Amino acid sequence: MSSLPVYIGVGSNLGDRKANIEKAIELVKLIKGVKMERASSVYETEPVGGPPQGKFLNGVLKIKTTINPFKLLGELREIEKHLGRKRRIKNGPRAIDLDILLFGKKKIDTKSLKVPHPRMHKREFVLRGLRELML
Ligand code: PH2
Ligand code: MG
Ligand code: MG
Repeated sequence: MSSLPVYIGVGSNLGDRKANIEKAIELVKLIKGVKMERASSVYETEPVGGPPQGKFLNGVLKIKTTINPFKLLGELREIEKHLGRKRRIKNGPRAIDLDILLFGKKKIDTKSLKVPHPRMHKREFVLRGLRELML
């Protein structure tokens, strides 16, 4: 089956941020049909948007996958839930956030999923990780 390169943005600004990100990476590796290719470094960033909140740790993962974007979105949401994410305030503090940034060359524009991620080109906390993985 053909597999596509997918970039996933990872962020945390609640609880043990580093542990949250490390656990999330381990759980992403366990998704059937996903192969971890590379992970960027994890770096601290000032919060962008949303209410006043603590600093984030952010990073970007590159995977290869044979599963479809909506299935992957479901799997990532399960991981977010498992790591204690409660969906509350938009852009508010979260234990873990896993966002699909790019999915091969696919363009998706639905309510639940937009790819490429519509704000990624404006977010230094995403571009920094992507830049690292493109080197
Ligand atoms: N995520 C947001 C909103 N603001 N700021 C930083 N620095 N890092 C994030 O991951 C982040 C954010 C919504 O998902
Ligand atoms: Mg996000
Ligand atoms: Mg998100």
